[in-house]
Amino acid sequence: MQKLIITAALTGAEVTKSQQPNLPVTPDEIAEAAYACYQAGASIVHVHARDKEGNPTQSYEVYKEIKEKIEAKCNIIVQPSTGGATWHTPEERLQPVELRPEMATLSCGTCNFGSDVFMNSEEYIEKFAKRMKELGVKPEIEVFERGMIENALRLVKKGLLDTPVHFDFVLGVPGACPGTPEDLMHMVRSIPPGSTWTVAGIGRAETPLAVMAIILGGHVRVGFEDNIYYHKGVLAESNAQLVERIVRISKELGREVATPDEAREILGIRR
Ligand code: KMH
Ligand code: ZN
Repeated sequence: MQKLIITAALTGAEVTKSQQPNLPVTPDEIAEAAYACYQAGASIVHVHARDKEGNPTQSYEVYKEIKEKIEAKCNIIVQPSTGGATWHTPEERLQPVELRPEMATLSCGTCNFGSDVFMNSEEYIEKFAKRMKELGVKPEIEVFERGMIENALRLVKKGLLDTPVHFDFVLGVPGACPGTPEDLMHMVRSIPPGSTWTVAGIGRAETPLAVMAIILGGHVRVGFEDNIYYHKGVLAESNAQLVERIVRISKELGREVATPDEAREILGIRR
């Protein structure tokens, strides 16, 4: 079985400091949290930027500062979000891709997102995929609903996405696919052989789905973007604490954890 790739989703666009006081929001805090997660065993950081007021931003400049600060500390793979917040325009969302990061997310369909709608029209999915391909950025396909897998496979047919495809099943978002074991199994059975996949279980689905992924040969995403608690009603101390738990479980289950360079090898990323 491949070594386990752990992604730390540090900040997200929705969580606030009042909900999770240890949420990293400034470029320095985000870089510090990325380094702590790297030391704990994460090989990818999924990054959302915030402006000086702590609001989500897709600013090229802020992502640049964050990327440079993380890269000054360690060789973890930096994966900016192109999802941003539900109210960002597609043009805003695409900005961090211009930094030519090694990876970026690519959401492959529209769904409800709490009381909002997360819009991803075919036109913009294709635009995002085309630009990532031109710049040599490896997409992580964000799948919130089963049909989004088919949308990604259509990109492959159109020559806009290379195989093997790397999927992230984001399960448990209110308004989209729930985070049950059956839902994860259905997703895993729906992707072509040779694909790689990770799972981001939202809220209380985080740890159970992570354990399933460790056993099934998938990969794992944890972090405050997806879940701010360590136990029911008990806030996690840091993103790194959530990574440490996955490393411990994985080792107990006999699966080794990938370094960033091993993750690059598994995902076919050339530096
Ligand atoms: N914040 C969500 C609306 C991504 O990062 O690519 C979208 C999101 C997906 O978080
Ligand atoms: Zn995100």
